[in-house]
Amino acid sequence: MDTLPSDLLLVIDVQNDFCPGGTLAVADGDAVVPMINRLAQRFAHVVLTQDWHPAGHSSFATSHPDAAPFQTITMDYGPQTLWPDHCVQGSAGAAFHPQLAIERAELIIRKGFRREIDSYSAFYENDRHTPTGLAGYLRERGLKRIFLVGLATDYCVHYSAVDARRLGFETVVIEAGCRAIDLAGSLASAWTSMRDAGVQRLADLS
Ligand code: VGL
Ligand code: ZN
Repeated sequence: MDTLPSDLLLVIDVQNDFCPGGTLAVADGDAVVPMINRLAQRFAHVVLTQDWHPAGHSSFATSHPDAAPFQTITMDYGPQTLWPDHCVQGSAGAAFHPQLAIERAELIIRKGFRREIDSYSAFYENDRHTPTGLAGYLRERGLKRIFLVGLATDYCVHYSAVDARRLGFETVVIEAGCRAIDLAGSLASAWTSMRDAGVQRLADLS
């Protein structure tokens, strides 16, 4: 498959805390790194996202007395899964995987930096309403079709892909460049919701 000058590779959260040894490790998460490095060479434009929480973030189970990681609570913006502390601003866990070699990336978009609200999506925070600014950036740059890879398939990749469609971008998830958390069937339901939103699922970009 050929890529176009108006295509973008959007690399979601390839950070140490989501890789083996990290605090919210995704099984085999680091396997996406060489794959994404290779893929990136085929795109004229690459943008990275970075999960970037202040210490004491409201998505951390440790911020809620009596709560446990992976439990879901109700926040004023809706349900929120609670996570182990991860991707704390400036920490080693929040850094990109050391082998991720995409110096060419044109933008790094940080998300989840407000203490009181989480942001899975690269486009909107978890109230599904507060924009990160990425849509405006992509439109001003004339980028039309978004290929997504990264971590995790069922959370940040999923929410970003559905929002990209909602915003009118052609959207493709490259499965070989993603790995999932898969909490209580979340991976299967993520693929269903991506399909229903009109997201294309591509096994690989061969
Ligand atoms: C993510 C859970 C919490 C992700 C980020 O990148 O998928 N998941 N924060
Ligand atoms: Zn997070």
